Amino acid sequence: MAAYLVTGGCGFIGSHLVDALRADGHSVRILDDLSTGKRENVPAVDDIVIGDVADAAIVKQAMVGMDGCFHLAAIASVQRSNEEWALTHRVNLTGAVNVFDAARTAKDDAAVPVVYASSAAVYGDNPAVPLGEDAEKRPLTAYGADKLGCEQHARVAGNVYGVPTTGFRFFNIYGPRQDPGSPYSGVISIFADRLASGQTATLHGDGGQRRDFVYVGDCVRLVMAGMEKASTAAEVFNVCTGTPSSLLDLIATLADTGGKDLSVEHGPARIGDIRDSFGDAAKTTAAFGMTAQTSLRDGLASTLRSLAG
Ligand code: NAD
Ligand code: UD2
Repeated sequence: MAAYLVTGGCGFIGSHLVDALRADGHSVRILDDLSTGKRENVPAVDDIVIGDVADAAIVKQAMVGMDGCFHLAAIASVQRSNEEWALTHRVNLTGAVNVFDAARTAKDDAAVPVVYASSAAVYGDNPAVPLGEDAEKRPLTAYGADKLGCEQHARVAGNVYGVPTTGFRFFNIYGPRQDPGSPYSGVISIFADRLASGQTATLHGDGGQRRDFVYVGDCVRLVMAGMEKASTAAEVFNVCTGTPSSLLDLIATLADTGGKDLSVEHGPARIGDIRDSFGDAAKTTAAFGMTAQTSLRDGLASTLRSLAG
């Protein structure tokens, strides 16, 4: 059993990871500034450092004595990354460098492994779907550029400082506890919330756009497996199903699993909306013997159940 630091552990994905680590008998310390995360997402955890990953001293202190770190803290709103470029850069890239730096000497003055969240946003508008890890990276946003930066600094962590890492490019993750509160929240969190509350959802564009929707439980299983695989080669893996779903598929499956139709109004396509985004799961499957495999139907059923209380 190990002791892990989970940055962003009060957030959507982080809180599921914390639950799974604890269920496996590990002890967990969380570093989170509670900006989008919630204390009530992790009611059973008492070792929580409330602080900013952009503050190197706090990160260093939180990492002392840990056997490894799962780094998920970030400003996950792409829109905010473009509006507050320098501020999100401090959190999303400097924060990651702080984590790698603190990992250099975390335990008995030796390096400990770091597993960190990157994003499919590094591929930007690359149309070469399914996107394999070697596909050209052409991020379109500050958020995507900083996630690519995290991957580059993970290489530095390995090459220069001997810190083992694994990076994961998450595609569209969904599931219980995802916040539907902003127009830029994940589409499934918004549509599931509207279905449960009987409100109308807005479909932007013709609904033919496709995404690789990944259930949060599958994401967490891979992230946990990433700790064993961490190496100074700084490998990066897609977290994807490899099976795209269109928004029209999503609306139909939601109606099926929810037992009622989602009321939908049509709105204009979002500017810059990517038509098709889905990953190639081959590298992840070869390395981990699994990829994200929960069907959209099962994942939506579990998401809707959580909304029903
Ligand atoms: P989230 O907003 O629920 O979680 C982020 C957590 O980080 C929150 O608990 C927040 O309070 C914390 N945080 C933010 N700024 C911080 C700071 N300066 N210091 C300390 N803590 C801070 O989002 P999420 O969807 O759970 O995202 C988790 C990770 O996965 C992020 O790195 C995100 O970029 C990445 N990711 C998510 C998706 C997705 O589909 N949800 C896709 C690609 C990548
Ligand atoms: C995802 C990520 C984003 C970035 C991007 C990189 C989320 C929430 N967003 O954006 O952070 O990494 O990938 O490519 O994970 N839509 C509607 N109605 C709504 C909301 C959305 O029709 O109320 C559409 C939207 O126009 C898009 C699709 O649903 O075509 C998915 O939208 P999203 O915001 O969930 O995710 P995405 O892939 O645009």
